[in-house]
This record gives sequence, C-alpha cells and structure tokens, in this order.
Amino acid sequence: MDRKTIDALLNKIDASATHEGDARTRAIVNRVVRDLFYTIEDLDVQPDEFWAALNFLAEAGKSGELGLIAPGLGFEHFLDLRLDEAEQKAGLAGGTPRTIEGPLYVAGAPESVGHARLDNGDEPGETLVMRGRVLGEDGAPVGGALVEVWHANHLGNYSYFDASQPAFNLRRSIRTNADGTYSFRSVVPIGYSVPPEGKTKQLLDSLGRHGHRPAHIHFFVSAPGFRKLTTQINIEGDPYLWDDFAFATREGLVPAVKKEEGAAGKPYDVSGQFALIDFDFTLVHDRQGLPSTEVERVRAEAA
Ligand code: MBD
Ligand code: FE
Repeated sequence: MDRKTIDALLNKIDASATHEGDARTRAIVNRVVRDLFYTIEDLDVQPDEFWAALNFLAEAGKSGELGLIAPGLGFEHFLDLRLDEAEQKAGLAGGTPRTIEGPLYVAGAPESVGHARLDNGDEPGETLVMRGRVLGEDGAPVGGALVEVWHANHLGNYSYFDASQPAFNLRRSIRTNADGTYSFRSVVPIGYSVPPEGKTKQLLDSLGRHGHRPAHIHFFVSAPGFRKLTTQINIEGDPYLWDDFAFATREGLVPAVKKEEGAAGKPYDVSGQFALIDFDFTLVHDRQGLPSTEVERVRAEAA
C-alpha cells in the first residue's frame, strides 16, 4: 500500500473525533499509529506477528516488567540524552552527569543526617564506605541536601522487589551536613540481571542481547534552588561496566574504589578491610524554562 493510501486512512480515523479530546495525547497517539502503520507496511508485518506483539505487551504489562523493558530498549537513556541536550542549549554545565533512575526505587526510606548505615549488620559481602560532599556548580557546599541512595545486595537483588530482604534494606535518605558532607556504610553490590523467566529476557533473547547491568549504586540528590539530580555510580572492574543492557554507564560516574583497613574505618564504625569510594555530587542551580528533572512516574512506596 502506498503512503497516500495509508495517510488517507489515518486522516479518516482522526476525523472521526467528535470533540477535541486531549490535544497533546491526540497528537502523540496519531503520530505513533502512523509510524506503526508505516512499519507494518514497510516490513510486511503479518497478522500473526501483529497479534503476537500485542500479546507480548499484554503479558509484559501483567508481569510488571514494562519498566524494565523501557531501559532495556534504551528509552530511559534516550530521555537522559534529551535532558542533557536541553540543558546544554540553555548553557547549563558543570553538574554531575545524570543517568537513568531504573524501575527499582522505593519511596519512604529512613532518613538521617550526615551518615547512614544501609545494611542491618548480617549482609554478606564486602564492606563499603562511600563519602563526599554535595556542591553547587560554583563549588560551594550544599548543606541540607537530600541524598537518596539505593542499591542491590550481593546477589544483585533489591529489597522490596526481593521479599526475602528486610524492609528498606540498602535504601536510605541522608541529609548533608552544613558543610555539604555525607557518608554511608553498606556492602558492595553486584550487578543486576533481568529475571531469567521474564518477558524482558524473552525480548532480549530474540534481539540477540544480554540482560545484565554492571554493579551500581543509585542516587537522587535534591536541594531547594537546584535541579534534582538522578544518577548512579558504577563499581570499577565489573565485566559489564561498559556493556550495560540499560546503557547507563557514563564518563564521570566510575569512581576509584580504594581498599582500606585499620584506623581509616574508625569514623564509620568499620573494623578490618573495606572498600572506600570518595565521590562529590555537583548540582546545578534551577533555571526557568528548562524541562523539569523532577520526573513524575508511578513508583513503589513502602512504610
Ligand atoms: C536495575 O537495577 C536498574 O538500575 C535498571 C535501570 C534496570 C533494571 C535493574
Ligand atoms: Fe539498579
């Protein structure tokens, strides 16, 4: 079928509207349907393929994995790159690079000032201390900033989604001290892999791709007057460091992991060997006319 015939059908469909509806939704849906009609035509998609795709999406939705398929197909990283571009065009620079939130944040984690311990004391794995400051792009410390941190355990699993872990295990919210400093004690995470029996895995298999992420730690960093930062740091040396199925690794987000022991652990109540990461977060001041980085999406919330 030629484009003209397809366009005539699309026009007929849109013209069947009897009231305005929501103009933005209408524009987006019309565009997506047009692109899909063209795809079906150009790739000669057969009816059984169309229904298989529809059924796949239905099953993926039922299983709760659409939030995993989005980063896996690169959508979440693409949204980051578009925010980067908007900021660059506005002349905003100097902040810590953003990278994707992913689907595993849980709101409501315990809050403390200055320091937190993320594990409950019987977590297997290597002890980790991470510390640093929250700064403005001018280098001035930001006291009272909120550092929300969450990461996987030694098996690559996240509390809440993994019911075997205590509530808010490896999830905390830390207010920076007046001098902008924060620190936390935890256990070095390992990389996440998509559920082996899930719809994401099925899709990645058929694309000839893997579903692994390098070991990483997630952050939201926010403070009044600054753009909210959504980012992650990666643990150096991970075999998937630059081969993330979600494309989230970025230059500037792979700090050195130092091996420490003895007196160095004293301030964090750590005895023996531990891994130490020093990392400062740099926020940029809020500015009118830029797309918000306070992204609205449905998130888990626990009490
Ligand atoms: C994760 O831990 C994650 O960060 C992303 C983006 C996707 C799946 C699991
Ligand atoms: Fe993650």
